[in-house]
Amino acid sequence: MVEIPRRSLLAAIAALGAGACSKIAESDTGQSLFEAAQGGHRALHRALAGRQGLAPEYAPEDRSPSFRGNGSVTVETPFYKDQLAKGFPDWRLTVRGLVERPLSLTLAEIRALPQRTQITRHDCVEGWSAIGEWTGPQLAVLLDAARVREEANFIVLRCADTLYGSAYYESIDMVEAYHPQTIIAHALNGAPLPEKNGAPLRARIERQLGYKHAKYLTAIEAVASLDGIGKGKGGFWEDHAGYQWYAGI
Ligand SMILES: Nc1nc2c(c(=O)[nH]1)N[C@H]1C(S)=C(S)[C@@H](COP(=O)(O)O)O[C@H]1N2
Ligand SMILES: [Mo]
Repeated sequence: MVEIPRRSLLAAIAALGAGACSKIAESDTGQSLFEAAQGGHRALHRALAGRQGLAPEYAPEDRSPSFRGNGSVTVETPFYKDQLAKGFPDWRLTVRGLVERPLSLTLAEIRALPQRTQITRHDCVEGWSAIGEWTGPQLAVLLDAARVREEANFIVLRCADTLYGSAYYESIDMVEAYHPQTIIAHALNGAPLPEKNGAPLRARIERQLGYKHAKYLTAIEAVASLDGIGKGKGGFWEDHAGYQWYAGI
């Protein structure tokens, strides 16, 4: 599904300089390149993008005139429909699991945190893309407020909807969780998130494919392992269709 960008790897190695091999071996980049050489797509991506590489951001005029809804476009529960009609006064986002201080946040509290706005391109594996402007707090802000414990290796994103009878969920590693462009968005193009795009809250994981961007968020859970969550593969599409857990673009 995701092609390994061979030419980019070669260019990256060339850029490091032919005579630098012994130094490379001792550096982080070198370690990543050696891991990449062993064939892991994830290590390869890290080697090329770096831990803090940013997804491209766009100008306001680049925004798509409409941002389609895909997968679930609503949540089929009376509670959701009622909250949607009222502006989600009783919606809560909980931050739980391996944290010192579990949180239960209202939308007003989430909007009162420091905000980040970013215009990015969403790429769905089904073959469409759209550019949108997303606003919300960085996930890092929520994780720091809840004081994530050292044993946590993954962040699980829990959703309110079910698709083909199973709860939608996703998960990311701590590098992606603390990435500056990983935000919990409550607005799209300056307006509250539309129903079809995950109202009231959805994740933006800008360096990864569309299915990682969990909509209709109810909880953020810090865990040590993905065993026993869903079918153990780290996400709805990973469990049900064999999509890759690491969906780096
Ligand atoms: N909760 C939930 N999140 C989800 C999905 C879903 O069905 N349910 N679909 C995913 C997929 S495959 C894509 S491409 C994007 C679509 O986001 P959009 O509806 O805003 O276009 O949401 C992702 N997040
Ligand atoms: Mo998708």
